[in-house]
Amino acid sequence: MSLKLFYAPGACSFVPHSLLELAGAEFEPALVKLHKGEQRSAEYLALNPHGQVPLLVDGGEAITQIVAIVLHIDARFPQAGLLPPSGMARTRALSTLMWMNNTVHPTFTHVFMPQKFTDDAGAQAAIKQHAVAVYRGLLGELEATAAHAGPWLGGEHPGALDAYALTLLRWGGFAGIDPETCPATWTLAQRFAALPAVARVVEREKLQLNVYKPA
Ligand SMILES: N[C@@H](CCC(=O)N[C@@H](CS)C(=O)NCC(=O)O)C(=O)O
Repeated sequence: MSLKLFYAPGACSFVPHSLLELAGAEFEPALVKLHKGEQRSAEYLALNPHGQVPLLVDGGEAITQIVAIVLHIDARFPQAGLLPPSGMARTRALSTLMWMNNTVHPTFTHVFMPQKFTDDAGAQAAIKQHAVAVYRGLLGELEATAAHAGPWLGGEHPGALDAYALTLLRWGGFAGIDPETCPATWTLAQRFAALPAVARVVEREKLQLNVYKPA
């Protein structure tokens, strides 16, 4: 069955993008230019009415939402160990994955796209400023998790949690958060990015890992 991943450079689609490469999957990467609004084209909305990346099309079936896509890839390629296979380790990994997706990620959306939450310019600035502080605290929680994990966030194999951690920490740089203030997560992100499979994604997406610029 053919696999096609719609992704945008540096977006949350980095998570399934990395997993497909780690699993050694044959897939077609399809670039969506978010800054040009391609996610709102009629053609794209016909596949994903939410108008967002990532979108995975597996044998003609469109799958949206990172958690669903991660679970789908994990089920397709169980030998890759992208999530712990069973037991409490899997439960804990899913708990962290969902926290990343439903708490940390949307907090960053308030930083990056405050216009999604109000059309009042002054209120947007206030939302952004507050969200940066909240995001800093959430990266602190992630750091505590990374400091006690090993060798990867999900245990023995690199996988979904590491890909999301890299993405969230990298985004922190755009919010003025120095990744080096989260040393365990930063070390993990760099180790993950250096894996040959992930390095292919970094190359395809033309990503700079540390985007933090001191004020
Ligand atoms: N809940 C969605 C969130 C996806 C999401 O936030 N995608 C962002 C990129 S990180 C996007 O496509 N933004 C463009 C837009 O909303 O116009 C998921 O888990 O897949």
